[in-house]
Amino acid sequence: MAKLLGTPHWQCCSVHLVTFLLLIALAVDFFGYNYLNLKSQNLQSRQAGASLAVREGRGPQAMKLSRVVYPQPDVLKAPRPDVPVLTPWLAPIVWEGTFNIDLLDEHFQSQNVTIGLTVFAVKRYICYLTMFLQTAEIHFMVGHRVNYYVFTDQPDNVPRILLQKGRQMVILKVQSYARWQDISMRRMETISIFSQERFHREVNYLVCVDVDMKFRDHVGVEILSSLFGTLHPGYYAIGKQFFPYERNPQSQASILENEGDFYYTAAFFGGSVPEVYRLTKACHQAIMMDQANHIEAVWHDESHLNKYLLYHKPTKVLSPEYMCHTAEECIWFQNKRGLSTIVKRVRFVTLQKNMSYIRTDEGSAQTGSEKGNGSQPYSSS
Ligand code: UD2
Repeated sequence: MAKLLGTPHWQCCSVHLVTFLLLIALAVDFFGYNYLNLKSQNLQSRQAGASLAVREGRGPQAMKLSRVVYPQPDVLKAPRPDVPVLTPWLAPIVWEGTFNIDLLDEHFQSQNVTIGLTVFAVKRYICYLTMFLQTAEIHFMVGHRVNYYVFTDQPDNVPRILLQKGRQMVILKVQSYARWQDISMRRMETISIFSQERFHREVNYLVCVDVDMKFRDHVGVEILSSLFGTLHPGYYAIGKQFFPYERNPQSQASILENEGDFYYTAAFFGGSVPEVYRLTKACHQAIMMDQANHIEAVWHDESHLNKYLLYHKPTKVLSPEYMCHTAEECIWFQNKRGLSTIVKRVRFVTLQKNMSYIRTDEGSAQTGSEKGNGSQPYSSS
């Protein structure tokens, strides 16, 4: 019995061995699972912050409308067969004919959105404000609530324009810089600071534009999305290797020859307040890092904007209708670039400017970045 009850030595060893192996298997399973889990979490978080993350916030995905009668969308006929209307990451490219403004107006009105339009008028650029604001009152976001945020070093000289109901002007004092390049680039810092401090409480979307511009036609809620950029009309039809991206690998704005989607203008971008905050903060930090390394990107803030939008894909892209040239230049330019047939409406145009008068740098030396001056084919200088 004792013999029967007693466990032989080899049997005892094999029980221990099996237990040991089971424990090892459990441990491998446990650590393996955690490792894989962590790895996939890492991947997920990396993907979340990565370049291809297409974010859509308060966009027009879930539209609740009252009864509206409008033309039926035709599944068998593209609204604009002559131009692409989607990016490869499925963001709409906004052209005349691709949207129904009545539907969109109704949707955004039901959401009671307020749109902030930021514009900088520092030093002599203050002379553009009257035209800018007067034309914005006629064409920009008509029927919606608008806050004009005018950043200037001369608050007393801001023209007082009679505004339509639901629209107000907020004049904000900013410091001036000796060089026009710094005035242009520092816009990123200022917009990021004000987004954090007040814009997020006051508006849903921000539209950030140059001041030496005028509105010539409708610019409305069709542009609104989490993050939008505008195709620069000078570069919409050329290979990315010819885009005037910053190519110096030392610069935070550098983009390799084989990279790139579009060349976006810094004269017109925007989105929800959190997205514009992220964009402007990232661009400002990149500009400051370059500055610490004595580097200035070839097209200043525009170079950094292009780098950002390459790695944070916009959720909407505005066609060159939203950034064109003065009437005369427009005709010349559109004909030359073949834009005349595809641009059905010229909505927002740059004004011709007398550079030697307008850019009054206070004794600044010509910097490396001045090489960009006027070299763009579209240049209005
Ligand atoms: C291009 C971009 C511009 C910016 C700049 C950087 C276009 C149409 N515009 O314009 O967005 O990226 O390149 O080189 O592609 N400003 C003042 N006071 C000054 C200087 C500038 O208020 O003394 C403000 C003003 O709002 C102006 C903006 O900064 O509209 C950009 O300056 P710009 O229009 O002189 O730059 P530009 O035409 O080279």
